[in-house]
Amino acid sequence: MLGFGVPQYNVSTPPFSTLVYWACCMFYKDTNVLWLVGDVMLVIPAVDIKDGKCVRLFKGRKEDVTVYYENPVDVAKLWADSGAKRIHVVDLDGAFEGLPVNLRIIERIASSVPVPVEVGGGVRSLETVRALLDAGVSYVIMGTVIVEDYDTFCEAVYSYPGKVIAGIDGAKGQVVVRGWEKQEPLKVVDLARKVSELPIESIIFTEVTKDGTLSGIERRLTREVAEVSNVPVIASGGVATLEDIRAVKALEPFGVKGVIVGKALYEKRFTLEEALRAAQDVG
Ligand code: AMZ
Repeated sequence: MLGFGVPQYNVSTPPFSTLVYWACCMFYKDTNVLWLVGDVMLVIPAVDIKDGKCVRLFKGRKEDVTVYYENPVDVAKLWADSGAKRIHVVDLDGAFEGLPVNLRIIERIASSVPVPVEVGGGVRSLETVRALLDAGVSYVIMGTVIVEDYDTFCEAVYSYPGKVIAGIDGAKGQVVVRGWEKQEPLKVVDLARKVSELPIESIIFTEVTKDGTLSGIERRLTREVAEVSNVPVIASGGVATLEDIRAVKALEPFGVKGVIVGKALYEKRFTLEEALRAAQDVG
């Protein structure tokens, strides 16, 4: 359990390279330097894998599954061809079982698309982080382990500065772990504040009660998470319309740098090209 009475990873002597990276992150966020030079908010299509297929779950429930494509590699290529600058891959079997299950497919995705791929689901050890990076993945998302084994999380972050993303999943403000099946007595904002002291690439905040429901994003909590964090935040869960993309865009000044889109794309509520355009709109 995070916090009380548990020995924490010694963060008093991070390596120099980590400090430099850290300083860059602060600069990036506090000055919005990349945005000022024209970088636009990331719209990141999600490819969730279950039993080897590309699926969407309703609120993350494994029994509530819709298969959209038989081959996740083809879908990832489709999103990259449509202009995605990053692809979000979740090994759902891995999230439920506690270790990656679809590693071969992930490897094929990473080698088939010309854009960075971020992968989560069942990443609970340093060995798994290394295996995913060796497989060509650009960023590794860690969720459950942050709460259950903070030392291992810190070890991964300091071993691969800028490569680890903190996946913070919450149900109405409370952290959930283990495939979203276990609720923790821990607030999303408190966890975000804590991990953002580390040289992580970003925080992905997912409101799980909205995921797969097409009911719109959780603006208030996303903003709160961004406000307490020193790293960029990626919003996830519930995107249904281009208005949602614009709503996330409006949170850019608080440090929200991207949004993950799943069901809305698979249900063809809008195209990825339209979403990318909406993410560039100003005002
Ligand atoms: O849909 C689910 N039930 C689900 C899901 N999409 N459970 C976990 N995940 C994702 C998280 C995060 O990206 O949003 O898996 C990653 C965390 O996995 P883990 O095994 O580190 O908690």
